[in-house]
Amino acid sequence: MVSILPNNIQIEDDRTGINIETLKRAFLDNLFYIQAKFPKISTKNDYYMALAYTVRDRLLNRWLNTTETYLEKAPRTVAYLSAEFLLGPHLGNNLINLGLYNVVKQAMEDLGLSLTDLLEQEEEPGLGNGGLGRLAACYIDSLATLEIPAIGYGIRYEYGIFDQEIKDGWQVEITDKWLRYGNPWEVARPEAELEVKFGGHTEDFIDEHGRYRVKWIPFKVVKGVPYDTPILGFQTNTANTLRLWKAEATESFDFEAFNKGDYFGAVHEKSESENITKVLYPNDESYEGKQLRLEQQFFFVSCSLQDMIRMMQVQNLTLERFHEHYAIQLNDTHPTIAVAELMRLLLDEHGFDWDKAWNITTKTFAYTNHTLLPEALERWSLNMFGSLFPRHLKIIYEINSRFLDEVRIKFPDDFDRLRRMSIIDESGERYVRMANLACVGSFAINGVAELHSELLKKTTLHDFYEMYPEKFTNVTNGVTPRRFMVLSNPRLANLITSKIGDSWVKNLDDLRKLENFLYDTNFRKEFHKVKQEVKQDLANYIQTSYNITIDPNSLFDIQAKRIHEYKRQHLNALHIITLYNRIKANPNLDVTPRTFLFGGKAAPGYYMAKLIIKLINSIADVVNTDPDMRDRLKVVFLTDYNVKFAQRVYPAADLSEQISTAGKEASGTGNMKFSMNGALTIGTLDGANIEIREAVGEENFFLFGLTAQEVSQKKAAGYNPWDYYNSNPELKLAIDRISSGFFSHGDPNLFKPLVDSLLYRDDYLLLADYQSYIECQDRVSQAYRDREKWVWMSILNVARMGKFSSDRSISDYLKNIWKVPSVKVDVPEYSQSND
Ligand code: CJB
Repeated sequence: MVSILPNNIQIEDDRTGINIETLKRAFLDNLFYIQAKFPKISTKNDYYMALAYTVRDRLLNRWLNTTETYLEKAPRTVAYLSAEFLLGPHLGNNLINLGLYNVVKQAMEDLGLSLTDLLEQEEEPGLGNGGLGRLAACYIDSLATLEIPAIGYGIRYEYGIFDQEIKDGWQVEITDKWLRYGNPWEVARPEAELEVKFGGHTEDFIDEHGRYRVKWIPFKVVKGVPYDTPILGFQTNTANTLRLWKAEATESFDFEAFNKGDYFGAVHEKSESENITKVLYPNDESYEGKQLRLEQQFFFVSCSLQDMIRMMQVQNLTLERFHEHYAIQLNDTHPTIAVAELMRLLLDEHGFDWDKAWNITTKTFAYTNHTLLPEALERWSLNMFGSLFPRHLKIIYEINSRFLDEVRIKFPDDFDRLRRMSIIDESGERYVRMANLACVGSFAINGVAELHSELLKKTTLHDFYEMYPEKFTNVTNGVTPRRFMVLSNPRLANLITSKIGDSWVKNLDDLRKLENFLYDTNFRKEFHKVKQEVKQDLANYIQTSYNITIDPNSLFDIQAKRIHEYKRQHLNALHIITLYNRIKANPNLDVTPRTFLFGGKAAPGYYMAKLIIKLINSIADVVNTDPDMRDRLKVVFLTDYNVKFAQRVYPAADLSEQISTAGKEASGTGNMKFSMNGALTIGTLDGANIEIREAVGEENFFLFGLTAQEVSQKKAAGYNPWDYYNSNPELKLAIDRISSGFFSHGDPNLFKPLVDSLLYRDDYLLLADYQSYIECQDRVSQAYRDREKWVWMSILNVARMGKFSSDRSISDYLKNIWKVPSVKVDVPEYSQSND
């Protein structure tokens, strides 16, 4: 391959060299030349930045050569469209993927700095809410690792997911100013800006070939500026791009208003435009029909599609082959307006006729559904949609009319079906149904775990399944072992590698080889020792940050995820109260000491979720100060749970709480991260729990609760929570403790909404599952006392997690949906001289 560097330019060793002396020199150089500091006056952040730039220099070769390879070879490419990428800190991950972790650690030590401290300094890009956004981040890691030409497209929110503080037990939200000290990992590409239109009206006309055409005259135009971040594969030359769009005002708009003498109008226009990418909507699994959110979705989708088209033009490829060049994955319905926008671009801007454009479009998109919760289904008021996107609404009408004709042919005279399947909901106020548009406009539709994909076919998307059975498939989620094992749990990773070599990092199925060491007493001892050390680390952290002492010998029982009623953090709370009550009734009871740890954010407008946080903190206040507990029970709510925090939490868990009402959790991915790190799961038959249990063996998994089928049967039969309350004394006592004001300084009203929701509705069947959960928890307590057995089960969990690598998920997408071959990237000699 020809070098992309001009002949006369020498790559300085200081920018590529990876021996300790060079790294130290490069680091001090960056501190001086980029941060404009010298050690005496440097802050921790200056050091972090200097190191980040030092590492960035060392990945540019891979990144630019990857870009150049793709440009030259124009390979089929995956475009992953997601409104969220919950990336987590870059530095540690890049060090791991470049294979530089240890040498950089040493270099920093030589300079009297601690790499751990510097890693801690990074403000994580929290550009997502939870599972959905984190999945996107794991997938782009795996795409690069598998050497797949791919690009992630999303939004560069100026404020990501809010920072959580707890005041008097309540969640308080603080804006996440993640960009305040700069972001060394992104490169702005203002030269590649694009324009996005909004509002206005359309005009029909006949073109010079006598063809009917439509022109969109927008009300406003906003600029999209791409910010690129390299996404390294693990030990490969591939470094793909994550391209996030920032909204800016167009010059012309400012200029026009300015000329009219309306200076403030011009500035207002500018800030209005920039609002589009200001802030991430913090709702998880519930949609709010906010106009700005719809603008965000269209903004990043339009930029991304125009960008893809531009790239094909640069590569001299005809747009007739758009679907051969790109496989575009819609991560949930958030980017689904892409179906209409691609049609518009092909029809109006590139002169395609309808049939050709529709053929291309429906061979391009694939849609992943992430939830069955009805409140998460996106539908946009038709008035709002039409006034923002008049042209797209027309296109959607045309898509719908042709689609309904097809339905009529397949299911004659089934008017109810037509109403249900229509992309336009006309049952009352009219709406555009995004899931329906996604199903019609995509060639593949997938759920994210086997049960979820089955339920999709049976319930939410049943009509579409009957219409297009061939489109439906399942891809069970996965997570990257690079971040969630190697980086976050180096002790465990090193132990594993010392026994079976390091192939498992790329081929997670190789963890199976650990089973050969099950009978090795020494290995089991070491494995246990690692877990205890990691628990001690977390205990130290909790001591320093919360001034709470927890005992690493107690069972660490952790539930860390968004707070949601369906995830049932309050069922966990009922268990804690039950244990508390038992000890109060019998202070000398022989109980297995437990530390209950919770982490998670509540959507700011989700009152019940916030009340659950308050309840947990209130229980903690009582339990942690009651002398009768004698350190046998501790409860800690871990504030501001994010990716960085998650990396501390997963490795330290003994027990992973995956206790959603069966049928509600589409997959879960935290469940996988806990198991990979040797936690045993207490869980329902929900989402990927089912597949985890199958993989690790039912004897190594604590199962409880109703099945999804039993849940729906119970509801259909007229579920009455009072029956459970009245017939179960422990349950009654636990609930009464809350309603009496015992955890609220005597105030019986504080938790009344929560108690009433359980007694009068209990939509998520906590009361029905309570007894089974408590009995299962008793088995857990018993099992933890047999340390040998526990370690055995824990090892088996790690050894059998191969399936849950995101590399496997991506391979499934490649095989069954995208059909994009891998491409090797060569990196010229000079950059590898020190590798
Ligand atoms: N999920 O995080 C979200 N947000 C949504 O709006 C809808 C679903 C989660 O997606 C994860 C990735 O697929 C799933 O593992 C999880 O079960 C689901 O709740």
